[in-house]
Amino acid sequence: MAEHESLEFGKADFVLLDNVSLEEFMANLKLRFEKGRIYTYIGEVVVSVNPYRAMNIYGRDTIEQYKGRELYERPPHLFAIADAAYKAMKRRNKDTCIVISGESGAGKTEASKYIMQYIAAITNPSQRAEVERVKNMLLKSNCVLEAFGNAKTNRNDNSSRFGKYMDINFDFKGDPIGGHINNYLLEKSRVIFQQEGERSFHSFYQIVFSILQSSINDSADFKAVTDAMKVIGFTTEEIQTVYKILATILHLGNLKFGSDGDVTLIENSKLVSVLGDLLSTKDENVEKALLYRTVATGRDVIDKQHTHQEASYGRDALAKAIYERLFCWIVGRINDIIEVKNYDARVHGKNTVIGVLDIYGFEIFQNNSFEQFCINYCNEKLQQLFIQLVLKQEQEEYEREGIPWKHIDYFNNQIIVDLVEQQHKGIFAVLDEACMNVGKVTDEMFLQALNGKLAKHAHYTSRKLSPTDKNLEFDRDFRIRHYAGNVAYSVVGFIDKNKDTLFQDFKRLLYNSSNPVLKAMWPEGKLRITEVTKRPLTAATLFKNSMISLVENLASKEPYYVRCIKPNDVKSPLLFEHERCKHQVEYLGLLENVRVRRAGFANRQLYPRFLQRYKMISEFTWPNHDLPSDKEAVKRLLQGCGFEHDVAYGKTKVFIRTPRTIFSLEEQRAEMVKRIVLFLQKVWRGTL
Ligand code: AOV
Ligand code: MG
Repeated sequence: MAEHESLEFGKADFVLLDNVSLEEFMANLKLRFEKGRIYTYIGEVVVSVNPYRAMNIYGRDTIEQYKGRELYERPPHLFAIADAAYKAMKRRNKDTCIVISGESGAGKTEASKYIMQYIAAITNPSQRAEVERVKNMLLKSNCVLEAFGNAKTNRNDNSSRFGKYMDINFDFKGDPIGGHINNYLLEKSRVIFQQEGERSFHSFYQIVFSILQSSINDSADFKAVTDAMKVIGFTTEEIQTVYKILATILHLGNLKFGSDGDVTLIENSKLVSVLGDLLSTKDENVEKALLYRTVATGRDVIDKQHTHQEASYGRDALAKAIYERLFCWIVGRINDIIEVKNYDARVHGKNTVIGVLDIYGFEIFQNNSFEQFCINYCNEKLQQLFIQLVLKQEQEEYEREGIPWKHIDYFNNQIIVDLVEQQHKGIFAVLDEACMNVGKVTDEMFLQALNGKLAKHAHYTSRKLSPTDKNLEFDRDFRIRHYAGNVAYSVVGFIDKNKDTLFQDFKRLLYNSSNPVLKAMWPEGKLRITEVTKRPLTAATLFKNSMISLVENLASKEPYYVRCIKPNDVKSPLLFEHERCKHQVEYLGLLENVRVRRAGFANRQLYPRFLQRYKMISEFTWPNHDLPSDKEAVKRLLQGCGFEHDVAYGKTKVFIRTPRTIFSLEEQRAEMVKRIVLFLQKVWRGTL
């Protein structure tokens, strides 16, 4: 509980509210936002409200104020959480993670960058060159990934269109020695289509405007990204290939097909040779891949001409696929370079990590498709993790330990997670089943199957099932009541996006490029047509599997949370829209979080462990106690220190309410350790 702020700024920890009600919570949040205090704690959770203006709270001096300090010593800040995670990692050898959540535009990506900067700033006091190099690369990788993975949407001008989880590895000194990035499903459809008012990925504007020199920002960013790639260690050839691929995609966007009778042709055929140059391949191969596909019929292999529609589909699929492949390749290259090499645990001690998770936030647009469905499912999974770790397990432990406890209710979104991911019955399963069918399956058939299976589900409806809802824009949609709001998803495109087919001919075309960088991106193009048999996993299945392993990974670490709130929809630094904020506070479960935290205990330890650490501070327990149980001994010790009022005794663990008690115990322990050492030194020297 932070003490260094006067009450004029409200309560620095929601746990200190006089009454835990939504009204008081909101009043405190608003007061603090208006006073420029954008961070507030709930115990160890940071609640952050996007200020939509530059704040003078991230500089070197602020960093110094938080370095090595305890959470309650300073006003709430992201830096304090970063420091807590860092200390847990360094002192207790724990792998930790910082999970940043909140809806689109709430400030997750900015928060993740400040956290990284903080960690970079407080580490490597001895300025080892190798560590400085690693830190620089970790920071620069952000700039590159943002250029290729972020875009302007109607919710956020710099919206993350991919999920990112970054591990930073530390050596025994607590200095960063490498890292690893996991990326999750890039919204690649943005390459060929953007809703009104939105843009494609920043990277395209950077390259175009750097040629035209007409947008100062985009062309300056182009230089920054190119420099960052150089610093990370991309070769000139690699960087050139990256820009050639961007140019290829821009040209593909201009490619038009026409027909002459039954024959499909390319209308602006001059583009074919431009593409041939960019892809370092023969023009006729480009043309052929765009207009034909090779199919195996029994032992024969024939060239089948595309219809006009197939050709357009193929072109768009190609544009999306090469961008996605480029993005994954960039992540892979960064990983090659920043990955820890030659780490020998026997010499260096345990290699511990801090993971930072920054995903795409929950979003609702005019038109929501497969991508929004995946993004919102991802947010459901993270909310579920928060519930599991903060609300559920915590309460279950009190009950298990026999601590008097009045159960605090909360909405458990597991039911929505199941609706999406359950085997056989979930929406992903129904979608996959539709995609497995041989023969033409339409999006409408998929919708019918959904309606058939899920009509009774409390969180599912479709326009067909309840046609009176006037808010719906589309005929062919289904609606999910998500934890964070109702979303109508248009089914148009679900089948194609899930199958995610790219004609083999394109893969072979790219593999056969004489540009080695490009060739290396498409290893599967090596296969001959007769060798390709296996049906690839669908986009939904791949995404579901990656989410499940992400959650498992996070759950295996000690988690720290940042819960971001978006104060208004107009990016204003002045506006605290009460209803908007209240809605977020409710669905994030923040009030329940306060209740559990307030009634609960900041710290708990098994009796023997507790004694092992603190027994030297009491004459009853040092060096050994003669009480009937460790539990009795712990009671005696704590009574002696006057902490009775702040603790509860469970079956196997002692529970301590406020962190301050722990710090006081730690201080006393340190004092005793010092005295014992002095004593022993005297014994050795024979001066006692
Ligand atoms: P998001 O990551 O949560 O959305 P961002 O972190 O990109 O949101 O924040 C959106 C914008 O809000 C930023 O571009 C800044 O202009 C502003 N902003 C956020 N945090 C701060 C801060 N601490 N100080 C100043 N300005 C800030 V998304 O990626 O769309 O889910 O998918
Ligand atoms: Mg973001």
